[in-house]
Amino acid sequence: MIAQELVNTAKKLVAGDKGLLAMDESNSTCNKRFAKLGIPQTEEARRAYRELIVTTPGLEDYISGAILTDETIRQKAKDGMPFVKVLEAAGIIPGIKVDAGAKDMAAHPGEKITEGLDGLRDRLAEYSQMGARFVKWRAVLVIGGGIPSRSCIEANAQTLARYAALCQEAGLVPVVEPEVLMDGDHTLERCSEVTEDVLHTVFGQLYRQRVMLEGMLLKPNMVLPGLDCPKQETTDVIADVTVRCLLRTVPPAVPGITFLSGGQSAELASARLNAMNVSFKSRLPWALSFSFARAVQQPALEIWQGKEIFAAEAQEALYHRTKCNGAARRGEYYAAMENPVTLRKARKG
Ligand code: 5MM
Repeated sequence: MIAQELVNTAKKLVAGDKGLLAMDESNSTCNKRFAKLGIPQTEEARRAYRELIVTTPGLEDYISGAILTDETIRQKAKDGMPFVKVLEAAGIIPGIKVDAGAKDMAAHPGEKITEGLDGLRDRLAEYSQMGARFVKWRAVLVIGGGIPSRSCIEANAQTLARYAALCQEAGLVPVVEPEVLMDGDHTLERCSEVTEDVLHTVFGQLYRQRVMLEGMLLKPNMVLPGLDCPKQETTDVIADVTVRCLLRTVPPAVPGITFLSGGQSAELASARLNAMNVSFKSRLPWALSFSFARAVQQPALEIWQGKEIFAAEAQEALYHRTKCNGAARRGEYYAAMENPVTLRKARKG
């Protein structure tokens, strides 16, 4: 019974041309983004921003599920309606980030291990009772001289798998997010090699921890050269290398892959997802979708600046990004969608 529910929820999250909206920045990350724009770093400002997001008109056109945080899942809109109910009323499935963050890994300089397994069973029961139907946990892998180490990859993979097993026990779909960071001057080939190793290890651990692959989603990085790598690559090359890496590592039983954006610009994230779907969609066993945070929210946040008078314009920008990513899922995104004139016409039409 639980198994069928998990499968149904996972499929629903990647159905059609919709994707996930990651609005799960921890308070400290959210505050850092607010600070850069002069927005007060208060609980009320974070609440107001999250209200702007969940009440965006038409959000449900291209968003199937939204990932909240422990603070956000307890917050309400100004009219008193809990955000979970606002999402449900729009047909959007509420999700929740449950990791406690990536911390320095002991005896492994420059590497991270994600914490949060202690007490997780009880927290999952509470979130489920509050309306969450899917869950997210992020592991972070850094590429550098001699890293990521075998022990860091294995520790994070085992932790992700133990988290995923606990989620399924609670009837919640786990989104498994092993992120190989873009920071550094590594090449595309090195990122591909590391991502392949990480995903092989993660799926080995998911098997060992008895996670049902049909009832989970994978949230990986796209395979990209490091931000400081002198040789950047074309959209088509990135699409080819990313899909090849996933075909080698992700079993067909997994219903969907929902990419993180990882610091790419909003436009590049859409263009690269689009290129993958244009070239490969009809031949892939899983849906290729999105679970972006910055690549959906950043333009809206920059317009909003914490000021109510800009809220409607910020919502339009947020909606526009979800629409671009919906188009990318169909392989129908094109650069002119970003043109302000085209954008205005699209808003009217
Ligand atoms: C990689 O971060 C995830 C996707 O966001 P981007 O599309 O911006 O890369 C995101 O869900 C992230 O896990 C959350 O924002 C939580 O991050 P912190 O570091 O605040 O816990």
